[in-house]
Formats: sequence, C-alpha cells, structure tokens
Amino acid sequence: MNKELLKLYLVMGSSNCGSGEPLPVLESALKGGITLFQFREKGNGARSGQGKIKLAHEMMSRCRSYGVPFIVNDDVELALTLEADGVHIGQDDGSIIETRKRFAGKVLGVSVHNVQEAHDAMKFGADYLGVGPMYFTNTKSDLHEVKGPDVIKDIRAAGITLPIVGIGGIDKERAGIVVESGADGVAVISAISQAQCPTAAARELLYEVEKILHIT
Ligand code: 3NM
Repeated sequence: MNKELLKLYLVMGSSNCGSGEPLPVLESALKGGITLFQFREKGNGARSGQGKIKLAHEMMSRCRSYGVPFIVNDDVELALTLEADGVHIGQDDGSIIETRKRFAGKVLGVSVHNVQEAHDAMKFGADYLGVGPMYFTNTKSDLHEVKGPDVIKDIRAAGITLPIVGIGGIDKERAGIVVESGADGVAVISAISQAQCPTAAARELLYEVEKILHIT
C-alpha cells in the first residue's frame, strides 16, 4: 500500500462521538484532510445488524467522495459485503493468512504490540501495522501494556519496513514523536472525534506529521 495513506488515520464509531452521530464528525474530519478512515463500531450505543450496515454504507460513501479509503475494523463479513477498501484485524480476530486470502488486492492492517507480532504479520501478508498503545488512553477498554513509541523503534531496528501507524493516546503534541520513532503516520480516535472542530484538529495533526516527514 501507499504509506502516505497512513499519515492521518481516523478510527471511529458512534460511541466515540459526543452526539452519537458520527456522520457530521466524519465529514468535518474529511474536510481537515484525514488520509484514511476506519469504521470501528464498538462499545456503548454501538449499532448492530441493519443499522450498522446502513451507517457503514453512509460513511463509506462520504469517504469515497473525498477519495479517502474506507477500512472496516474486525468485521470481515461486513467489509466483504460492503466491498470496503480493506479490513483491520487484531491479534485475536482470526487468522491473518485466512483474512489475507479473502482480501486479495485490498488493504489488510494488523494490530501488533511487539517485534515478534510485527514479524508474523509481515510474513502472513499484512499491508500495514497498527502499533499501540503509544500512550495510555481511556478510549479502548482492553488496552495492552503501554510501551510507548520505542516499540516502533524496535520494530524498525529489526528490519521491518512495512508501513506503520502508531495508535493510542496520540494528540497533536505527541504526533511528531510517534513519527520520529519510525511511524509513517498516526491513528487517532478522540483527538479528532472529541474535538470541538474536527476539521481544525485534523489539520493540526496532519501539520505535525508532515513537519516530521519533511513534507511542509
Ligand atoms: N487501538 P485514542 S489504542 C483503537 O493499542 C485503539 O492497539 C489501540 O483511541 C491499540 O486515539 C486504541 O482516543 C484507541 O487514544 C485509540
């Protein structure tokens, strides 16, 4: 995959937005320049069944109108039904090899927490790695141990060149450190979904990432 897509990755579902209405938040974030979007419909108030499919369709079509790829978290069947641009799976979401087969030609992201998991994900065909948690966050309930951006340095030192995005507790003050450690970008939930103005929050985050990548 084009690693530029990972510069500013918004991950979001209904429960991450104060209003419970993620569409206006997504629209605002798209205006601010997010480069990739992940539909992660989990937690309190999460939609299911037809409601979830309808919301996913609406969010995918918003993303498409901005040329931003639409990735589905965990739910392989939903990603296939929607003909999404890809799927993101964790270590407990089934076999990476099987998912790779079912998503030939599409983006496959895998969450990893250490060098061994990164090696395995690369070997089994992941297109990019989500490495976290970079910092403590209340947004995810089953959070792994926080190892900080150093784990990205370790993964790079081990010779893994796959595109990497850091996730977990990242805000505009921390985004640069994550990229300096070897990530190609940052994935955020609350820094954009809870911001008063998601457009401005996205612009500021993108600026911090591109500053380190020497794009601005
Ligand atoms: N995955 P926020 S941390 C979805 O460590 C997710 O793999 C993580 O939310 C991991 O940007 C996380 O609000 C939550 O901290 C990120």
